[in-house]
Parts: sequence; structure tokens; C-alpha cells
Amino acid sequence: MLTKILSFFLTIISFISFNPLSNYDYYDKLGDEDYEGFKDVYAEYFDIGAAVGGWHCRSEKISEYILKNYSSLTAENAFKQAVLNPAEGVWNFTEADTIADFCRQNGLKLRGHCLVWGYLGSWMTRDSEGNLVSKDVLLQRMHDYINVVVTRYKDIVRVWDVVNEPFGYDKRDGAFKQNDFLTICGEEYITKAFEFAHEADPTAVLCLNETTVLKNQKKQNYLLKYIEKWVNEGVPVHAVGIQSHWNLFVLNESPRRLQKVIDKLYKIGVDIQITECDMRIDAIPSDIFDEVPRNTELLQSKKMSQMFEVLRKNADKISSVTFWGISDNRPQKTEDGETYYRHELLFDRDYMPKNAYYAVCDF
Ligand code: 9MR
Repeated sequence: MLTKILSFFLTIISFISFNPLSNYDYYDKLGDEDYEGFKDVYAEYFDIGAAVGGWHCRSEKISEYILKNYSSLTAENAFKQAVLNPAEGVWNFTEADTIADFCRQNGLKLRGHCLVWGYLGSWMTRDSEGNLVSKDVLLQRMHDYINVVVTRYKDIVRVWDVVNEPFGYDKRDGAFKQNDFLTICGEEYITKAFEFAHEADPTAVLCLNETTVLKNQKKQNYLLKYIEKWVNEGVPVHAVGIQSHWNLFVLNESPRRLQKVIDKLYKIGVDIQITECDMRIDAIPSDIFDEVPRNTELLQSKKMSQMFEVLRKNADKISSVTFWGISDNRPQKTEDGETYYRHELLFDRDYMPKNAYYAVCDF
């Protein structure tokens, strides 16, 4: 309901503004099977990527759609440690290999996501009795894990999200949220992960991937401070991933703030990648839509289009833009077990371009 009320007011404002919502109405293009593929529209700017599972690559219809629209893939989950190496000595490469082979066979790039994600937890930080291991043991385990994974996919993964979301902090005192990696090694778990990845593949681009950096200024400040420090110290951090899970109604996720953070990261001297782009349209998570109201769709189109205008302007600083999913066909479950969709991407559940796709591609 709140989404509808806010959408209504934004629509009125947009109606009387110099750039009305009707400028973003591509009703005449919807349903056209002959649309130009996303990666081709953006060929001169940056790679267009998407997060996938192995099942996408195994489906003939979906792989055809992927090849039309994307030049790069990321495994949504298949390259996470919890999947590849869920327990000491247990390895499971099946899904990751499916995605890697699909990229190899079809000439797609592959981003590796992600080597270390402290907040997810890992067998590596505990001994058989459940006690924290020593710093030496943890660093050795991280080293060995990173070495196996990076070496296995060296031929195809040229960019790694080495550490994911390290700058979560406690709102009360600003201290980093504890996780076992941080407790055992301090911030060194981050720099060591980069060193180990660099040792395993000295030519790979190594990326630190962080979430909510536009809407959360304090987190952005941590990110900028540490990236600058590590770059100056010679830690092999080459790129920063701005995840970009945006929301239509979060005002801090604005084109201006996006431009500012790009400027700041560029000044530090790292490559910038948009790693997990999507845009939710629910003002509050309980606002669930079977059918998205047309004015909300146009609002999503307008904001996405404005964000992409900034990305295009900075194409010399940005090497890839990856979406977190290939289409809106991403079923979620309510607490009561009912299926719903978030309508957060540029293609609908039938893998057809939405209004927002045409808005992003019209320049
Ligand atoms: O979309 C991913 C979901 O299927 C997994 O259960 C979850 C935990 O592994 O991770 C989700 O992806 C996250 C990504 O790896 C890092 N940034 C936030 C993403 C969305 O939550």
C-alpha cells in the first residue's frame, strides 16, 4: 500500500516536472521479440553481466537468452565456499564447473564471487570441538582454499571478488560487526586474502565487493578510507565492487551520489565494477505485487535510466555492470510460504525486456 501511495505522489511530481514520467514510457516496444541484445547496446561502454546458477546454463532456452544479452557471468552461489568446500576435505565443484564450462564454450567472461565472506561463517575458523582456531591455522586454511579455487579457474575467471562485504558495522558504536575471521585475525584477514589470491594468480583483477555504499555514508567512508590505505601500502586490491542493490524509494541511492563515489574511488586509483545491480520497487517489503502498477514501472524505468546515464558517462572508469539475476524470475517466499516476486530486474519472468530495459537502452 505504501508503495502505491508514494508512487502516486512521485508520479504527480514527475508529471509537472521538466522531465515527466511519460518520457520513459516504451509501451510501443513491449513484447517485441526482435529487440537488440543488452550487451550489444552497451558494447562500447562496459561488459553487461548477470548472476546465474548452473541450471540456467543447462537450459537451452535460457542459455540462448543469456548469450543474446550478457557478455559476462557471475555465479550467484556456486563459487561460494559454503558450496565449493562446505567442510574440511569436502569439495563440490559440479555447479561451478558447469558455469565455468558454459563461459569457456561460449566466449563469456566470468567473475569469481566470492573467496571470503566473513559474515557467512565457515568451518575454517573452528576446530573439531567448535573453538576458534589460531591466527596461523586460519591463515593457512585460507591460503590453501584460495589457492585451490583460484588455480582451478585461472583460465576463465579474470576478476575475483576476493572479500565480500567486510565493512558491516555496529550502529551503536561504529565498530566493525564481529565475525570469526575478524576476531581471529583482525582486519588482516582481508589483506591476507588479497595477498593469497594474488599469489595464486598474479594476473587476475582482485576486487573488494561492498553493499549499500550509496545509502550508507558511514560504510562508504570506511570503504574509501581502507581502500586508500591498502592501495598505498601495496596490498593487491585492484577494484571495488559497488553492489548496487538499489530501491526505487531510497533517496540516497541517487545519480548524484553514484557519481560522487565513482569520483572518489577513481581518485584512489582502483577500477570500479557494478557487481550486483537491481532495483526493488517495494517501499516496504510487505508490499507485494502480482502485477506492478504502470506508474511504478515507469518510476523504476526513470530512476534506472538516470543511474545508467551516470554509468555511461563514467565508462572509462567502470569495466563491468553485473545484474543480480538474469530476469525477474526469482521467486521469493513470504513467512507463510507463499511465492512472490520482487520485479527488480530489467527482464520479466518470461525473459522479455521490461519498460525499464528500453529506458536504460535509449540513449
Ligand atoms: O542471492 C544470494 C542468495 O541466493 C544466497 O542465499 C545468499 C547467501 O549466500 O547470497 C545471495 O547473494 C548475495 C551476494 O552473494 C552478496 N551480496 C548480497 C547478495 C544478495 O543477498
